[in-house]
Amino acid sequence: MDTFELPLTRSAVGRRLPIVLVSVLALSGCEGFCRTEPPPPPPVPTIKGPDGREYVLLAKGGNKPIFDAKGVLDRVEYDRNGDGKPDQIAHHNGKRTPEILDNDDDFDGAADNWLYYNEAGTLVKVGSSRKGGTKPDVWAFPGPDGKPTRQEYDDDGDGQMDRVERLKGDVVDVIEIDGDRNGKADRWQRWEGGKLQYEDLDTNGDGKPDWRLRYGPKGEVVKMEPLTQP
Ligand SMILES: [Ca+2]
Ligand SMILES: [Ca+2]
Ligand SMILES: [Ca+2]
Ligand SMILES: [Ca+2]
Repeated sequence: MDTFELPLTRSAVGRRLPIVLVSVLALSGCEGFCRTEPPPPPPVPTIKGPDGREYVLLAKGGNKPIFDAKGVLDRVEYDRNGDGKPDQIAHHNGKRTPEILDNDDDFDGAADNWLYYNEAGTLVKVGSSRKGGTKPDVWAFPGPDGKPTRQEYDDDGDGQMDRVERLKGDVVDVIEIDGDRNGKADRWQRWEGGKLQYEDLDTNGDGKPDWRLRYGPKGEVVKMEPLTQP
């Protein structure tokens, strides 16, 4: 199923920030056990805003910081291919490190992927558009080995996630669906070996499952049983 093989696209520049931060942390953790002095960590490029704060830049070179009326850094626009048009936008939203990177990797003027970082500069999720649109409609959450452990989908394109796949290895373990689009899951599917085993349903809208559908080997419902709440 191709939907399970979303590549964790990251641009080289987008990868640089966490690598730089990690290398700075790694080198500062030597604490006398190193025989020779480690080389000084590469300086993280920063800029000082009108508000007096230092903001981390993703890369040296062409960038255009944009501050709001209070002098707080809103975003930095980067021109990676030097054609005079921005092709990467780092949304700082007043934070020292960027929260979201919009990457236009094919330089056609529209973002192709969206990288989300936490305050430590670690990549949290990668958004992309399945139809090549201007907004993400699928988000992959990388695990420790870089493979996705969770994927969120916006299937109706309203900008709100309505389906979650939780993965074990390369296969889907659980799918949660918000069928009535009220922001809460109401269907929970348990998959094994690529086959739907059972599906729990919340039919009265209290957020808890109350019926379980069991499926046979051909995907047919073989049993419907009530789930009693303790
Ligand atoms: Ca450019
Ligand atoms: Ca593009
Ligand atoms: Ca949606
Ligand atoms: Ca719901």
